[in-house]
Amino acid sequence: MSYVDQVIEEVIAKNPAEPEFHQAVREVLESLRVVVEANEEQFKKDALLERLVNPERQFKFRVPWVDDNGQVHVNTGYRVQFNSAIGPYKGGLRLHPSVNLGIIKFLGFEQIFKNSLTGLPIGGGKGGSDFDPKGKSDREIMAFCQSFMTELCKYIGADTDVPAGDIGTGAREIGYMFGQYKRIRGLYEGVLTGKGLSYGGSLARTEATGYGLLYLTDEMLKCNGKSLEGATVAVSGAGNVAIYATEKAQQLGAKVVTCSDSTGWIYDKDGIDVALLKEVKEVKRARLTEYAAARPSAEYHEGKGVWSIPCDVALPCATQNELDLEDAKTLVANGCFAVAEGANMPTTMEATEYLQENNVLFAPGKAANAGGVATSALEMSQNSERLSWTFEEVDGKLKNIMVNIFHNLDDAAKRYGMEGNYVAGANIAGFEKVVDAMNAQGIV
Ligand code: NDP
Ligand code: 2IT
Repeated sequence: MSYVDQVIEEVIAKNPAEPEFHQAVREVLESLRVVVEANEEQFKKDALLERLVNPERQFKFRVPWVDDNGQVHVNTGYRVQFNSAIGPYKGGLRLHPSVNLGIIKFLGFEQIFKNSLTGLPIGGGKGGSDFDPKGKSDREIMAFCQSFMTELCKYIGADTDVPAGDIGTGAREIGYMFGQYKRIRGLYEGVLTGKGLSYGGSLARTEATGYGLLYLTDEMLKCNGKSLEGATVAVSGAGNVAIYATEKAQQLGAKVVTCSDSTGWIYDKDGIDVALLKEVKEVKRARLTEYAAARPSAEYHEGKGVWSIPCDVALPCATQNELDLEDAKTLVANGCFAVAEGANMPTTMEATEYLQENNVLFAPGKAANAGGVATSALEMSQNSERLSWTFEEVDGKLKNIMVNIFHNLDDAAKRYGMEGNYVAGANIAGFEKVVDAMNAQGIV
């Protein structure tokens, strides 16, 4: 049995009931086969892949909090510190009822390679809780965030582990968590990113994941003789990533005709009204039915369906495994020529393979959505030097980072004879730097 197959088998046997983690490991290791085979003896002797797929450490803790009626609830909190070869652990905190250890491990594992691709000194980590922020009052959100941070604060720090936002964690939650960290630890430091501008946040961090997705997509299209100008774009999600992906796609001359949330989706033939979407989702925290009610050109449908709308470019920006083989077939049949992942692992492996076989340009999330964490690292730099850069400065650096990431993927794929396979390119380019740093630091 090959070394790669052996490690995949061990991951499945040692971590049962963690299907998303298995999927993420399989996706990465499958495309590293060529690199591993070229170094098989040494990697095996050093147990390099075993060290890569086992987190350095993981925390699981109780999060008790009191609701507005005096009822106590108990959620589970997680932080997985996956790999610190190239820098302090860095990665978001997901608050969603579906969160479990396997989900956090898949996200933490992806984060190692993503953070490496940014070219910045950040290791991989992820955390979160099965807490559901939906329908909670501000006071309940604060109670949860304070309890969560009361435990988490023991394991993190500006030079140790720097969490940030993800699904369900935005500026409000980061603010409450920052306040509690400062209160308990007595340290005013850049321990979290995605902070508000009045207390150490970076301009352009809110926009960064969505904007970065479009900077990379734009470069990928240009290098393949295509353009966003005049393109019809389907976006899924209606959160932080989806909103700013839509905004930048429109600035680059595309027409975005869809968005979705966990209960339904919108088809807006005139193009999504971003100001209205922000009002509904960021200010009112309401359902997309409110968007449809305020916009005569929009249709609202229950359930799932954005990939049924004909588009040139598809940008999945909601959650994992939201674009399956059937969706991929529909996209290809409708003439879609590019898919770029704003979310983490939104496309199933079968769907990714089908898209690639049908010559659809495919940018994997660990490259395409790296603009968020890259700008988080820029926020860390600003906190360290106690300065704030202008929007233009941060946005300019973000754009350069995304263009460089694309060329790194492209070059890595070409070096291994897989031109145009950006999935392999991302995994190889991300892996090479981590391996170099791990080898230099000995068996740790
Ligand atoms: P938000 O919480 O802001 O938005 C998530 C959106 O996706 C919401 O519209 C939500 O619907 C929808 N959604 C979430 N879970 C599901 C589900 N199980 N089924 C259907 N729809 C769902 O999160 P973000 O925009 O920050 O994150 C979106 C994706 O991007 C995630 O995969 C995240 O890991 C990834 N990402 C985020 C980064 C960031 O900087 N924020 C950086 C890189 C990647 P509803 O409104 O109903 O909750
Ligand atoms: O998935 C991700 O890269 C994020 N949620 C952002 C992490 C960060 O530290 O900014």
